Amino acid sequence: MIKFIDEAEIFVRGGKGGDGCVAFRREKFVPKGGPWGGDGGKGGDVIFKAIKNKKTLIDFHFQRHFFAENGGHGSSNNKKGKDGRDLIIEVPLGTIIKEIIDGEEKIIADLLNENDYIIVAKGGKGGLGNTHFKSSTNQAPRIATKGEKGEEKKIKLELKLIADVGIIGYPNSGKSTLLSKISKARPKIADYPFTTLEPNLGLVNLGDYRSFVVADIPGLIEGASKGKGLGIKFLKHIERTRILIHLIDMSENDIINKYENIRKELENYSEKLLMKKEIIVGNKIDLDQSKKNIKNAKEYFKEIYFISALTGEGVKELLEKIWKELNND
Ligand SMILES: Nc1nc2c(ncn2[C@@H]2O[C@H](COP(=O)(O)OP(=O)(O)OP(=O)(O)O)[C@@H](O)[C@H]2O)c(=O)[nH]1
Ligand SMILES: [Mg+2]
Repeated sequence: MIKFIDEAEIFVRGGKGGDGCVAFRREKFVPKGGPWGGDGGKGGDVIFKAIKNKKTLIDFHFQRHFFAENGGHGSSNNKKGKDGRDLIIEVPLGTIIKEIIDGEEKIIADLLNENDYIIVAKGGKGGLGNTHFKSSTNQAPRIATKGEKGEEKKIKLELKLIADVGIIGYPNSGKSTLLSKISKARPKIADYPFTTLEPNLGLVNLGDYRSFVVADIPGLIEGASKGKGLGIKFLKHIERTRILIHLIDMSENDIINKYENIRKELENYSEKLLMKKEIIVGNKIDLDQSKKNIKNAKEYFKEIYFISALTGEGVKELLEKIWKELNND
């Protein structure tokens, strides 16, 4: 299983409490009216809340400072200042929230489920108005307290994404090309086998809040389970994916055999991988020499999608199919 870590560092501050007020009652028929300065309102809290529709931490790369509203000051008439509004910051499900203190990171929450929340920075308490300070010895106190400051914190957000879809296939079949076409990932692409040496991950955004994570793993060949090529150790990265895309280079010869070889290697690795839902995709259909295989492939496979990862032909339909399958259980 590959993890794709998205992270951001931000600064949060709760609102300051409003100040208490010093005021005295001054009315025509109430000589020497007592103190009636109101209290300050409480500062707003900064709250993180997990929501399903947010998928990445990208927004936090643009805005890094978050301040909740200050409380209002108290006023005469014993009027309490307004409480500051809480600032609710929405984050994706699975976001880990860490506080950074003197360069050390400490986990303070792991927001896994929809609507999980945590108050990270409390707003300051409001100050007390002079009404509170009246006593038998002091009938006209001129004291009020200031509102407290809100808490300030340096926060690190971390999001681990787990791939939903794994792309497998022979070296050079266009796995990395496809990943780069459908996501912002920029894996190395080249016209020779074993270009990809480590798995790559990308986030596919289909619009309407639909997105999923795709992993492109190094090419497999016959005998991989016995250590040929780069071997099969990378298969562990796709054990937890829900769907496999089996990419076939249609411009090659012997495509059915090659397909079956890879199935055997999967089987040698684990039965579980073999049982996983597999979408078969013929790539490079922009090339003339791919045409010879199309009829054959259509006959052999119950269902096959044809694409050109290079030109993008058929890719949108494939993504819609993947989305449908991901939501099929
Ligand atoms: N004409 C054409 N060429 C493609 C297409 N997809 C990929 N290629 C080319 O095929 C070659 C291999 O592409 P990669 O994306 O690096 O292939 P890969 O499957 O990731 O290869 P490995 O990392 O070595 O396993 C590159 O020269 C790509 O430009 C396609 O749809 N049409
Ligand atoms: Mg590659």
